[in-house]
Amino acid sequence: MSRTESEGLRLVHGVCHHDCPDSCGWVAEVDATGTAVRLRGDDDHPFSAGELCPKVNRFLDRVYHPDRILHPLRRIGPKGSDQFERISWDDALAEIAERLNTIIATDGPEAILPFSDAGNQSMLALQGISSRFFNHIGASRLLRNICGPTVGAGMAMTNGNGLGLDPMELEHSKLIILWGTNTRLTNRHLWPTITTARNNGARLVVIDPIRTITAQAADREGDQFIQPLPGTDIALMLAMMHVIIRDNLVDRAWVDRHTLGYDELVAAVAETTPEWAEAECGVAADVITQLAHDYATTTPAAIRTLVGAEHHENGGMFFRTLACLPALTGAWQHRGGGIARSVGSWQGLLEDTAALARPDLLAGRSPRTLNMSRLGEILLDTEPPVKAMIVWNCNPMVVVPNAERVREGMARDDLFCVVHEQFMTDTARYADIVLPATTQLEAVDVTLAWGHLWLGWNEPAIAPLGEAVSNTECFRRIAKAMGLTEPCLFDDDETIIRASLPTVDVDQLRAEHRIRVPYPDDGRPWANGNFPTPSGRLEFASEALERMGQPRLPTYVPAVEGPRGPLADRYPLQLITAKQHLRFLNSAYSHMDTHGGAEGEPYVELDPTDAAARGLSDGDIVAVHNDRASLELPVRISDRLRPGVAVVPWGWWRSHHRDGRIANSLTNDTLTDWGGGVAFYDTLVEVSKT
Ligand SMILES: Nc1nc2c(c(=O)[nH]1)N[C@H]1C(S)=C(S)[C@@H](COP(=O)(O)OP(=O)(O)OC[C@H]3O[C@@H](n4cnc5c(=O)[nH]c(N)nc54)[C@H](O)[C@@H]3O)O[C@H]1N2
Ligand SMILES: Nc1nc2c(c(=O)[nH]1)N[C@H]1C(S)=C(S)[C@@H](COP(=O)(O)OP(=O)(O)OC[C@H]3O[C@@H](n4cnc5c(=O)[nH]c(N)nc54)[C@H](O)[C@@H]3O)O[C@H]1N2
Ligand code: SF4
Ligand SMILES: [Mo]
Repeated sequence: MSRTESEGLRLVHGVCHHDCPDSCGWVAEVDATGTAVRLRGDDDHPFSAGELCPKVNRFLDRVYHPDRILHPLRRIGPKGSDQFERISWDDALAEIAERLNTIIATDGPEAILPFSDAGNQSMLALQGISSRFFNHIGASRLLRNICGPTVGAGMAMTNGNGLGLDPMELEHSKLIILWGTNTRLTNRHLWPTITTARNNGARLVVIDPIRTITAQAADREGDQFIQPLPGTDIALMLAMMHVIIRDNLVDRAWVDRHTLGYDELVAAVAETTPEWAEAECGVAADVITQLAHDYATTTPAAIRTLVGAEHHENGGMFFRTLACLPALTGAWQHRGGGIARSVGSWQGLLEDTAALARPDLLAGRSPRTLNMSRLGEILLDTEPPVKAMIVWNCNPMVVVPNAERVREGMARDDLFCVVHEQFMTDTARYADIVLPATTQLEAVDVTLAWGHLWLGWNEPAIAPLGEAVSNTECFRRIAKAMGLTEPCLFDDDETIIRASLPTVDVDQLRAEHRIRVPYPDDGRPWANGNFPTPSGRLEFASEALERMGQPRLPTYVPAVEGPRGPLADRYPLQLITAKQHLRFLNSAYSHMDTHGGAEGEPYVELDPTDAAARGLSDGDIVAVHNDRASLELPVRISDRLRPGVAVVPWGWWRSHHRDGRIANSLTNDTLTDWGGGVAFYDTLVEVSKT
């Protein structure tokens, strides 16, 4: 008899909800009192294969944490203080309904702003009732492009859409380039696939401005770590194309059959020599030449990329240019060749978003759309003003760039703010009313993945703790309190799931815990062209881009807030604030002793040359500053960076920083060239002794 049986435990299968490519399968063991006593990886999950991660291994500590918010709260101190009183759901809903109805009557529904991201990326949690609710009342719309859509929009300008390789196809590759992705940190369950390929003779190349733990693993003979300056990879790609064309490594037959604008591309890269690129990106010309040869002559060759590289002013162009490389060499013909990025778009093909979000409820209205990355500007400088904000699945005070502006906006006394949360985050502290949210163990959902092709069913393992409610239930309650009568605002969870996944056998999904999303059997989505572009061909030259006011051909434009720009004299260091800690998932664990406590504290990392130039030693307290903010931090001198690059880890809250400012207080909120993303990593700073 197994331990589970002997202890009389019930096994419940679910899926991790975090905004993470891995969407691991898990199994909760629940005792007779309805308490989850263990949570482990599901051995049968084809991608995560029984493992969770250092963030979620202790998920039960999070679920049963003494700091969980378990009942509604009303703020009684100033905004940002931690002074709240417990109130009943009835009182909370009455106040919310009264305030929202008054705002709709006096300012119009566009004065209400929904604010959410993928804190729980399951289908219901993301937009179950919420999208219907905001469409029905006609609230302002939120452009949720802080993570990922720029990659898709960049790729789409070359390939026609954002679909790419299933990352598990890397198993068949002989050359794997991890380009701007920190796999071992951010996508750890893909690493075994890469290891399999390497054991079968694949070479690994990592391209990153930081010598990350992934770069450090490119340590076998033939592996390579290439360290460009941040935001300059397009120069590197253009030089690779120059070499591939110059040295007759182009697959002309494939190019002639399936691409558009080859001759124009040849002209566009005629001058982008490796020597030219070396001066732009800081990678030696002979390294670039060799990389171009290796890439063009190894079959199959795959590029793996994820999200990080989009956080630059030229983020769209990065991915549009990257997508030209496998076309030149005909890499898509070979199983294990091409580009693997998010596969969320494959999963999305199953979703009937109209049934889920019901845009028809807008009834001909077209409310304004506001970009979430500009929250400071939205709250401080936008007419007509936003008067109410409803936040769920997101911690904007920590995750949105130019965060001191966000704080100023959130502190507005005339802004009514409701936050639906599990913990008293920096954002919740600015709420008028905080509502208690369930965790993934407490609510049914269907979780689409963006790192693999399995769509998972999340069966609730335990009843909601305290008075916590799921995101769908939260919006059903608000809708009812406001007196709304549109029937679909009150659909139950299963009805929404069935309507939103019309081609999925939901009973099978539930019984088998997951199903695989349809994907070409031979693993070669574009072997024979058929690109969904206007021309039906892969577009080296793009009229669509030209119409958007962008260059028609791949082009390198250095960042305005970069070492070539006007601020570089005053602020000579480029600041990267990427994911860094093994125990953090975005902003979601820094407040737990077992996570933030174990990671230490925030710091600024500098190259020895930059430290010496400023007379700094390890541990010195410095000011990291620019026109947006100044942060006091201890220095760590490291060999992971190039001169000119500084790192501050991201995900810590204001209370973890000495002076209450955070990494994002420094960051740039300029939007990307296209795709609506934001240039977090084109941020210039100076570091000075305090
Ligand atoms: N442990 C952990 N895992 C996570 C997360 C987490 O917070 N913690 N967050 C999840 C989320 S929301 C996401 S979107 C994914 C992101 O997954 P990734 O895209 O893999 O991660 P990022 O850290 O955003 O960026 C990857 C790398 O891009 C590099 N980079 C920055 N600028 C450039 C550039 O100009 N050129 C090149 N070549 N590289 C550049 C950074 O140095 C970084 O090492 O991770 C997910 N997984
Ligand atoms: N400087 C810098 N800034 C960044 C990034 C970076 O690399 N550097 N990365 C960017 C990226 S890629 C992303 S994706 C964003 C992430 O930004 P966010 O989505 O805001 O980050 P998370 O910390 O994943 O989740 C936010 C909150 O969702 C809550 N939550 C979880 N589950 C539920 C639920 O079921 N219901 C409700 N109501 N709440 C829930 C959690 O408690 C958590 O506080 O940050 C972006 N900001
Ligand atoms: S955070 Fe990511 S790696 Fe960790 S359990 Fe969840 S899906 Fe898996
Ligand atoms: Mo993200």
